[in-house]
Amino acid sequence: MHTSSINNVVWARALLDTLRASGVTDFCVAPGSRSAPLAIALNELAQCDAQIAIHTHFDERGLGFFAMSLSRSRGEPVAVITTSGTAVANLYPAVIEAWESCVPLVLLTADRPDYLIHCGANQAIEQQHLFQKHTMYSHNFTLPTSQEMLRHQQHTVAGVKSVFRPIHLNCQFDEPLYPENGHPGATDALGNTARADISSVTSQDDLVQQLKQHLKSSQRTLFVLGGLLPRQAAMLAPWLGRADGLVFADINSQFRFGGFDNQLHLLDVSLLNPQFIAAFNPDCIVQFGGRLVSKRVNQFLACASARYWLVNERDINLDPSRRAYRLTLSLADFCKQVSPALSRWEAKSVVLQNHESIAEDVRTNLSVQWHEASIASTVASELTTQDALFVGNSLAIRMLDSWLPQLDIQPAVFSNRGASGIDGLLASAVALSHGTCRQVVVLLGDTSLLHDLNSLGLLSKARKPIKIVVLNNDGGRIFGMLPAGEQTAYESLFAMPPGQSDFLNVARQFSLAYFCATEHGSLRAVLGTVLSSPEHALLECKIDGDAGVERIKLLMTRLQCLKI
Ligand SMILES: Cc1ncc(C[n+]2csc(CCOP(=O)(O)OP(=O)(O)O)c2C)c(N)n1
Repeated sequence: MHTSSINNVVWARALLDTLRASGVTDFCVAPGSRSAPLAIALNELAQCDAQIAIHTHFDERGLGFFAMSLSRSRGEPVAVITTSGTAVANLYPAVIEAWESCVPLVLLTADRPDYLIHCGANQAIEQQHLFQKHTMYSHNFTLPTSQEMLRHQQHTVAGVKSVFRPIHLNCQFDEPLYPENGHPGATDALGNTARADISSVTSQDDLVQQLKQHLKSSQRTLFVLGGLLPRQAAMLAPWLGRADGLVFADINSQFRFGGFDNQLHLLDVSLLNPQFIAAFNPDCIVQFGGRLVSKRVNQFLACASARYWLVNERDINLDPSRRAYRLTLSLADFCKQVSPALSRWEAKSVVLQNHESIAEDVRTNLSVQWHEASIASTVASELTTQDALFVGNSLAIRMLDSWLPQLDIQPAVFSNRGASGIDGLLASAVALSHGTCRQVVVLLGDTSLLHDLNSLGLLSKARKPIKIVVLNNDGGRIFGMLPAGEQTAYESLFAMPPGQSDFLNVARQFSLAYFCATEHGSLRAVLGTVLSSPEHALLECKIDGDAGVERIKLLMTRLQCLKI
């Protein structure tokens, strides 16, 4: 948890002021949440300094080259701001060019705090010294906790005047990332930087024995299914079928669509409802696989009083709360060694009934509303078990994970959640068709599609048709779900770029069949044709800017107050 007296924006502002005083006037910015403190501080700085120029672009690779060429033509360092994860790595080609050509660049890359690295936290990668061989120096600014650190920061940044090649300033920020909202933020709820890793002091055999005992004695077991490959899911299915308790399946678990009778498909949004929470009190949580998409479920797991077990085939930590007892063993061994629990969750039917009341309300609303959640659900409901679904990051994956009702199909589901980039999604989807020989339906946002437009050139490598469903809401509207939506710089620095995409012409250029839907009637009318056609196709679902996100927020408020 961020205990700093120096808040993020003050710290970011100090950094930018020093850069400005060192002669930097041009800032190239790509959108992101972790980098919000830098973007917000920059916007404030630009309000009172006419010399500051802000150049925005959603593709960090192009943005890096833009900055490099601007710096070369001016003979002055230009700064680049990106969010964390693969956004940073996308700067690499431009950094190499700048290094080889002796062009100064100041790379300001936002990062998560150290304690969120190597524990399965979203969009968290090893960023420090990423460009080591191609920078004059790199510095990692950890969370600012003292005035002394601020002075050190200013001293380090002032050196920019004399650079003639790229430098890298990696800037860690903790939540809350936005000023004036006072919300606790995911990491605060999860956070305890100093928590010991319980599993490291107990042998694996002992842990298996303890879990067996615990499963026997517990009354209310919740099984959480995280990211699992189809082969892992197939191995686990018979075991889970015999286990009692309740099940929550993440969108990447291969169990999210159909699954089990005792499954809480809408757990994420059910956790908005106080009545639901009051009756939902597992005393044992067993999770298989990790990297849950839902922040709310992650927070619930971090704070629940139940003992929490995490079974994973690889010895990597996928529990950002560092609370779980971690068992590293193959799922085949697990199923052999541990018998399924026959827990007696007496009030289980109450929880399931509460969940059904919420599900019914959700189904009714989604059938008449037009937004990212309802479109994602409608598209998903028309898939077959033979299809593969590739889900893009941003709203596509979050909406499916939160809102998809129970269905009788189970397509294979894949996504890039290792680092949750919005880059390379189309290329990944085409390779999925090549690798699985399935038709692949790709559901993604318009900025994500623009990010990887070149990969339409890969379509010939697909073995079965690729159906691209793009949620065109004029840019990254996920930020409208976050406090970024309340910032003055929201449209210009976060949700950009409105109106940039003409997907009809994109489809023409790459010889794709093009379809368009603007409401449920037109979506239903074309969806069957799109999904059954033997050709590649692009289906554009047009959503009016933030209107969709506003409706989703209203639906969430409604569920908060729903009497169940
Ligand atoms: C390579 C990369 N750059 C930046 C980000 C930060 N980021 C996460 S979601 C998002 C917006 C995506 O917009 P869009 O694809 O239109 O989807 P929407 O938010 O509208 O669902 C951005 C920029 C990222 N995850 N990966």
